[in-house]
Amino acid sequence: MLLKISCAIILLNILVAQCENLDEENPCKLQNITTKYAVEVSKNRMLLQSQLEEMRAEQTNLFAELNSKLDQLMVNSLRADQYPSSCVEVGTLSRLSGVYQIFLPGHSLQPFLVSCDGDTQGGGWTVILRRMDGSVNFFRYWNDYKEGFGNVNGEFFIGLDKLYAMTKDLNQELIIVMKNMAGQTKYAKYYRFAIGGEADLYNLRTLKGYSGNAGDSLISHVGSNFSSMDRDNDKSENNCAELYKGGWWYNKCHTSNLMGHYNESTFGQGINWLLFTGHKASLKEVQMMIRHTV
Ligand SMILES: [Ca+2]
Repeated sequence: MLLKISCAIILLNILVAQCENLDEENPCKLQNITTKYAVEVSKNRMLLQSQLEEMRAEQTNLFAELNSKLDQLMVNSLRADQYPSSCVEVGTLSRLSGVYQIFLPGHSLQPFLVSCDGDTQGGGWTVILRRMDGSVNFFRYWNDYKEGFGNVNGEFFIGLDKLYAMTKDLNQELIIVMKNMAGQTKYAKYYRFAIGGEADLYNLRTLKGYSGNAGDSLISHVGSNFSSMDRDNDKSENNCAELYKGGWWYNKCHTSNLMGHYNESTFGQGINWLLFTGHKASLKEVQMMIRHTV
């Protein structure tokens, strides 16, 4: 019996000792696990916070972009309501020739001035080029032809970017009204006219359906790129724009040169329309005009 009790006490002591050992180890293990877990949680929290901040920043940017686009849409729709988009619209309002502001939503954010002709063949024409007194120099660089130059009340060129914007989506007819030095007036009209954009060197993309009494001195230029004194995009081994003192859809080189020198009789350098003036006489006046048709 005593032996049994002694054995039980010894066993109990061993168990207690083991338990004491365990009690000593467990808090350490638990502390280690807790610390490790806390570090992981902290890391994850920081990661989540960083991701959340990124998402917030992205959301803020998206909202700003959206607001800006909405503002622009509002401005565009207000402007589209406020301004006509062509001289045809101007014509339906007033039917008078004159200078008006038009707004092309696909072109720029600002309206711009155009000269409208309400008198020629039913009116509604937007003047894209006018020569009348030699007051504006047309022997200019590419960027001037791109942007346009001159005075809409006098001599000017509307600019290739605007011309492209006006002809790329809408059907446009073209009329060229000319007066020679003797005061005789003739015209050439085309029921379709369009040019390419700058990437296509503003090539004379479409020109169809000639009618008129001046003869067709433009058809030979179809498919030609636009050239200026500093940009030789023609098919000649020479620089046609340099030779003939203007900008045009030169081929090899020209049967018309409406942006040539005013009152110039040197071969090919004047404002020529071959079938009306030949190459050695300049027109006194000329207007190129386009009109939106269905
Ligand atoms: Ca050339």
